[in-house]
Amino acid sequence: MRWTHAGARPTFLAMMKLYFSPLACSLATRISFYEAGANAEFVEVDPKTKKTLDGRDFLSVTSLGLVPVLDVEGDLLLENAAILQHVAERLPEAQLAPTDLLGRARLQQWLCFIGTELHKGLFTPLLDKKAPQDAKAYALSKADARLTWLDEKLAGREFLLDRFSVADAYLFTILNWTFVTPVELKKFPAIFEYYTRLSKRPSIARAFAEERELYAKELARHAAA
Ligand SMILES: N[C@@H](CCC(=O)N[C@@H](CS)C(=O)NCC(=O)O)C(=O)O
Repeated sequence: MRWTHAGARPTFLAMMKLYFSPLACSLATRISFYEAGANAEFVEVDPKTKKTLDGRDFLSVTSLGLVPVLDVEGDLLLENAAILQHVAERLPEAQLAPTDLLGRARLQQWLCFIGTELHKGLFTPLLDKKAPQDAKAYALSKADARLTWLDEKLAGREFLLDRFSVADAYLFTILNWTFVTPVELKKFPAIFEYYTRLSKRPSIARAFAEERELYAKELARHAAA
């Protein structure tokens, strides 16, 4: 895989603002910023009230009401997979995405798998307090096949691709959620080893520690409301 843009000139670094909720899928973009050592602004959104912590209506930013949203100097971009690829392309020196044709397709393969088969297909119903038990059981019935496949792919590998990419930032973020679901990560040794190793990576350890603290504050706010 190729990871550098041949003859690339340093990019003009636009100011990027990330709307996020603590420990939500937006964590992947924070990790990517930290990995690249890039400056970004972070705007916290309370997922329950749909307000930013400085009191603005998040639904006026996006009526979908979902994080992440990336604001690039007034242009808004939605959807994790698109945002992560865009951040990687804006910060090419960090080499967070391959640049060759097949490498880019492989990255998209992983972002799609994580976003559809794991994030939405498996974890969203398991984490949604309002999801009916049948929906949770149906989602859980898909877990073994998907995670066994992922476990086989990760066996003997350090990363999803041949070096750290935005797909690893996304996968780490999703795997974090297993600990509040019935999914047992330890049943999948390669995934468990990958998760444990990545949790020590400086960009991830920093992003995770910061958002864990914000998440605790979010829970306290909700309990007091
Ligand atoms: N398809 C969207 C999904 C984003 C998404 O599910 N965001 C969740 C957090 S992980 C959210 O904002 N949930 C709030 C809600 O459902 O009200 C993407 O990939 O960016």
